[in-house]
Amino acid sequence: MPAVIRHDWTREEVLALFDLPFPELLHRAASVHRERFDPAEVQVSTLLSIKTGGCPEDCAYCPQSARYDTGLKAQKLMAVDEVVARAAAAKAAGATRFCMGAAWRSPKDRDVAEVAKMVGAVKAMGLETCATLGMLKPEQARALKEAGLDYYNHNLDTAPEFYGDIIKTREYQDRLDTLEAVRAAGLKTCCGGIVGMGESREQRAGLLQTLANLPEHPGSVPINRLVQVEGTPLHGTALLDPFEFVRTIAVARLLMPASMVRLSAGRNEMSEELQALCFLAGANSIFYGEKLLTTGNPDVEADQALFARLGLRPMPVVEESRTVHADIACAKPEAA
Ligand code: SAM
Ligand code: DTB
Ligand code: SF4
Repeated sequence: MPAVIRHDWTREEVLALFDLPFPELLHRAASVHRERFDPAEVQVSTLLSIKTGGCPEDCAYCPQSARYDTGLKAQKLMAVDEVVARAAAAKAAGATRFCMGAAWRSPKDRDVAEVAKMVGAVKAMGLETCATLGMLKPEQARALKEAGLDYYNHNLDTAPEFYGDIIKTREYQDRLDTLEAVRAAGLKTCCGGIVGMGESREQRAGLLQTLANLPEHPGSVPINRLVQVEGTPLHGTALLDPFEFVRTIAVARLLMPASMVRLSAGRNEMSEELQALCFLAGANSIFYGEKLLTTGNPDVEADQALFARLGLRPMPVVEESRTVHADIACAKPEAA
């Protein structure tokens, strides 16, 4: 019987997992990973920044905030044709999901109408669609769903008690409200966070605890390692112990057994051995393509070579049945 899907994790329970001896933690996470997934399969998503820079928010990690001088050139919303061409290239390279990101606090209705055109066109190409546009109103979430959007990415980023140290222009509750609007519209959520921002282990546990205790586990859980960009307030933060990063992946897998746990930003600065440890710890998704939104990612050839060396292969688009299975487990935890 697969591990029970729970929404009542305590901070102590999560910390106890972090505290396990490293081999025991990895063994448990790898075992849970195998209950619902083929550990040789990795879901591959390609990102595109459809509207870059000039963002009014003050997220201390982000090169796209207008408040920091990071040398980034702001760009207006891309044309639909250009986005479609980039999606076609991502599909040809082997991506199955295409994620469109915009540096907005929240989109205007006319922005949503434009993104909806992109979503419809990308969906028609046979790709899964994802967008990350900032805070959404319920009717905006519904419009994106109608256009063919599969996933909405909206990260909690860190533990509730550390959030105010990182972002002052919005509240944690704003994030939770958008996630609620997204779920209510019938969209799947992609929701995770960033580690290596100077948070404590307890705060890393707090992020994962909050994610796991959401009303539904996110379909995808991106675990980003801070990409340090010169000019942002977090540039120069002490580097996180790589084994602590692997532990974070393993605990995410244990807490959210049916979700895609994505080894997200930060791979460009990781060794291939560290990435392999993350796959062993239950990561089963990556961003694929030489660019994240504004910063670098391993190029396609390097990832294809890594997959070949590790015997990994891209995951076909996930059939609905797995989601349904997770939902049944959510509804009746005592039956599992
Ligand atoms: N503006 C929208 C928002 O904040 O929700 C969407 C785009 S925003 C760039 C998406 C996510 O990228 C953030 O929530 C954060 O988790 C991640 N991110 C941004 N800068 C990062 C960095 N330097 N390192 C790691 N992750 C980063
Ligand atoms: C997520 O969790 N990570 C991605 C995606 N969702 C949108 C973004 C990473 C951004 C890294 C910094 C940059 O390239 O600008
Ligand atoms: Fe803006 Fe999103 Fe960057 Fe925050 S993370 S500054 S909201 S683009």
